[in-house]
Amino acid sequence: MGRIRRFAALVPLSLLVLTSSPALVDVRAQDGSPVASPASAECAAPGLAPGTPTPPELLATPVATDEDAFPALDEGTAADEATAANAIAAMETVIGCVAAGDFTNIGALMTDNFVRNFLELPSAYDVGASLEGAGPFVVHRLDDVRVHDDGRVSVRFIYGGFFSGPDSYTAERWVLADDGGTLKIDQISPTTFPDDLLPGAVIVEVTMVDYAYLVEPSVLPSGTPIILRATAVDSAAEEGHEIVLMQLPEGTTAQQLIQGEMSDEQIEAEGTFYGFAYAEPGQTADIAVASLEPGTYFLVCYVSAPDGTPHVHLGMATEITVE
Ligand SMILES: [Cu+2]
Repeated sequence: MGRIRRFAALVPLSLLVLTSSPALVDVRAQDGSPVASPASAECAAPGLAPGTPTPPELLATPVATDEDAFPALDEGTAADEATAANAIAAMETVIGCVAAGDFTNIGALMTDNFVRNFLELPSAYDVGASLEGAGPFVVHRLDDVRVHDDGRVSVRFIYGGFFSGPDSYTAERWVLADDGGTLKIDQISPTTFPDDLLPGAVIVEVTMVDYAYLVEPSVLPSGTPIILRATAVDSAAEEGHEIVLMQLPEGTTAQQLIQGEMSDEQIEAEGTFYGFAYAEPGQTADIAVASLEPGTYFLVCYVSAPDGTPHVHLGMATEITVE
């Protein structure tokens, strides 16, 4: 399996997250569909026993991860009412902690497997710092609880906010495992949007190879919901890929990003960040935005190759035109 750099890869991008984006128009109120509610700010986590975060000089050393920690998720079966209620309650605790900005105790809501192999952090005491800069989740869907062959349960979670803009949509299954009587996050797996989430959306197929994007169509209408459906093609290198959707000052080209002609600091200062999705080889992940204004947008991959080079510098940046 490719290395999972999901949150870690986002840390340098956290400053791009907007609390409000003028370019995004919320169409939900117009089409009469329910408006998503911001999560309530309560963190009922059990709390971590006293402990110490890993010193920064040791954090710089990559964690030895189990390459087989996250097998493909089976479809599972619909959970009974009590199981579903427990799973939703566990998710609401996580959502509440993020809303409250209480990142310290979120580590208590994750399994060791998730902390080490997904977040690639040495311990639960390091989770807080890795989530610094995350905003509250905007919950679009928290439903469809399923029980999997290995006994774990998963919840479909479609959200905005967190590391993305509030009007963006990310679709995932959050897998929970019983750990000493508490349901904890054990895996996150991308999923696709239900058809009724954004009626009339234009679906853009994004194929991610080592190391390029193929985008179809690459010219999109403005003022329309857009779903970016990104598939990471199986490859010999078995590296995962992501799409980070952003806008940069007029005149910027994908070639400039690939050549490293804009520094990370410059991108953070001048970019507008709309959302992201990560997929392991063979997986498909969706992100969506309610609407975009005319202009040039970019898809960029910041996942690191085995030698540490970010994929963007190997060719993974491309332009999308909205007109
Ligand atoms: Cu990539």
